[in-house]
Amino acid sequence: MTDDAETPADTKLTRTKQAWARAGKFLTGRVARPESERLPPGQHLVKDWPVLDLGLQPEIQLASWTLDIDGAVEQPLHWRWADLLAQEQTRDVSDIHCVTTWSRYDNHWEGVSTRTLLDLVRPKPEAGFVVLHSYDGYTTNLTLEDFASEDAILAHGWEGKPIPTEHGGPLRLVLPKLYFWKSAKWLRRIEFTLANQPGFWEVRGYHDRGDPWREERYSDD
Ligand SMILES: Nc1nc2c(c(=O)[nH]1)N[C@H]1C(S)=C(S)[C@@H](COP(=O)(O)O)O[C@H]1N2
Ligand SMILES: [Mo]
Repeated sequence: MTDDAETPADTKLTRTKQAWARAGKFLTGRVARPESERLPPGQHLVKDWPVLDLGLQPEIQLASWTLDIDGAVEQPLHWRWADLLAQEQTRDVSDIHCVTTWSRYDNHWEGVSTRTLLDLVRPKPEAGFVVLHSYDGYTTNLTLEDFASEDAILAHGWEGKPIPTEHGGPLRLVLPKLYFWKSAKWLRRIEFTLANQPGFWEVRGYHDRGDPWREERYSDD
């Protein structure tokens, strides 16, 4: 499960979402965000929490779980579960915005802030990007700046409980300010890179950055 080429890309949902990217589906053409607005353009509110993935939900036992943090950093790390829990823990409440147009307010997350991680690994000056690798073969890319967002959390808890497997447990990223496809579930490796390396959805017609307030759903070409 470490080879990205094995990603089970050819599911019905994957094909549908690729077609949406080609067609520009859900774009409202609006750009501005009035201060009073909490729901980004083209989104609707849900109360439940939909599950979206490639149709493969890896079951990772905590005893065999590991997280590698490597690439262009001064101090690469190889964490087991106890190492993750030994770090300073952070809680945050944030909204989810999925590119398929649902949003969910007030999610209570617990985990390790990406800033805590950055202090430990110390990215090299030339590192500008991050690639997240997951146990299901999924990848997604971020700028180092977005990864370092104040409210970005390597999350293991949701609403006071472990994050359920279908939602990315044991550990997922939560990066509230970008569409949720950037929040990789089942994290296995965080790689710091010099160059931008588009991930699973980014090479399938989705936007490189994915800011919901700018409706950055799809790439322009
Ligand atoms: N590893 C992995 N992470 C992933 C995905 C995936 O398929 N695999 N899907 C992304 C997408 S498109 C979305 S909308 C969210 C969905 O998270 P949820 O299932 O907890 O709602 O996870 C993102 N992270
Ligand atoms: Mo998504």
